[in-house]
Amino acid sequence: MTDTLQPAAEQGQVPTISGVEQRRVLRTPIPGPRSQALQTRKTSAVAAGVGVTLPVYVVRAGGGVLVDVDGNQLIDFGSGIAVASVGNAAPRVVQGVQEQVEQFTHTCFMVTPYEGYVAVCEALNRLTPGGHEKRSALFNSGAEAVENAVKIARRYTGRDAVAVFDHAYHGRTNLTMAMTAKNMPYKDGFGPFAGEIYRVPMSYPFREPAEIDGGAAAVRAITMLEKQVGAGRLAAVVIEPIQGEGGFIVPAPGFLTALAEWCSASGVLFVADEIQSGFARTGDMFACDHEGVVPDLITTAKGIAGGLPLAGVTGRAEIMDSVHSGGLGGTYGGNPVACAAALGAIATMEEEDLPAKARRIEELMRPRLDALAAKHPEIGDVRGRGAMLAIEVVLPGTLAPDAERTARISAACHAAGLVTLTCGTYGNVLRFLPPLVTPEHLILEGLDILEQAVAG
Ligand code: PLZ
Repeated sequence: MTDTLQPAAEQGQVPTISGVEQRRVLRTPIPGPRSQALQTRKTSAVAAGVGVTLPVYVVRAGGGVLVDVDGNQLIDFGSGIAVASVGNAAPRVVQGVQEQVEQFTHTCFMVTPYEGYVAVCEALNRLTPGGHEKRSALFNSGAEAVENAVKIARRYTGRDAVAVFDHAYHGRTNLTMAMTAKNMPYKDGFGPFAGEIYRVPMSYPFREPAEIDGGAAAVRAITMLEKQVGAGRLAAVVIEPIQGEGGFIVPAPGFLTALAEWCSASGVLFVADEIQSGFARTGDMFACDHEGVVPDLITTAKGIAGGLPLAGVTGRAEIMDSVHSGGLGGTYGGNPVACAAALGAIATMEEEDLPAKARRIEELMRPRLDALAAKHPEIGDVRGRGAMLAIEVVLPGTLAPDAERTARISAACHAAGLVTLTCGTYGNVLRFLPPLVTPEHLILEGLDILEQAVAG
């Protein structure tokens, strides 16, 4: 097969970002022969439980493009699940990491500390919603951040119970599996799960009558908590302000504010899990900012460090400081290299105004997705915010999820060199999470591919 050159490339207008020309190139079928050979090795060497969405093996990535072992260049609408928001191998991230890795790689912050950790906490305290005094603590993964937010909430309130929502995703550790809603693939056979986790209904506008607006959905959840758990037993309500793995569900306006107000009146901590929605992704620095919701605690990860493993819990100083010295930590939490990466990523977000880039991506994508939905009744809903957008695929004219068609559309995108991800409790949501630095011509080209995939 010869190179598939796209119009922008033919005009010679293609920028290079992080050493990668920003164009799609298909030299082989996807996956190509080298990727297939590696996938065979993977099957013999890697545990079967570690699944792969699209077995193209990556050798390089930058901007909005992934380059594979066969020389194909794919447009990236996944960002490694909302991580590479600043782009892969982003210049400030690379520079920070290179400098740090030459100086020292690890001391353990709990043993002999270093400035980078403190600087990341200062940035988190400054950037997260609310002008109150804050403290932060750093960890390795999103799940670990959620676990620690629960520990802190329990310690501060002296209460045990934790409320989560239908369709929630909070991780794969034992406590966070209990908090995650979906059984397959996350929980099946992995129990028993941690106790004192209570699940209540989410606001899911597409799947419920219009009279269940944000306020009514909040009353429904709050009533359940009051009657079935008891406000006085609740340490925290943990919620993704826009749900990620559960289907990019944006609650109806007013839902989050009503919950947060009830929490504050009931001595319950309102914990926003912004691991997927945070760090410029939704067009604000955090999704909570959109409705002016100020959480007591917020968990962050993914986009925070341009691809290096880092996560944080940030919250009101009196809550965070209620934990005894030594009560929070871990060998690697806030590793100096990951902190250097985070400082580079945060500088990129602020200096290049990536929230504005996310809003621009929505401006480009949403009208095209709306038009696609108007033409194809199997697209039941278009939703999301900023560069966190999705379509929900159903049997035309019904709410019945069509996971099979969703998988077919996604596979057609993959074959054409566009990396797409699915999500949702019913597996019928196609989500779009391009790096925020993706050049506009690639966003448009990705949409062309999606349109063809839906039509086919
Ligand atoms: N909270 C809101 O989105 C991670 C999971 C991918 P970790 N989402 C991607 C998979 O299948 O494992 C996530 C999230 C929200 C918590 C987490 C957990 O973050 O860094 O994967 O532990």
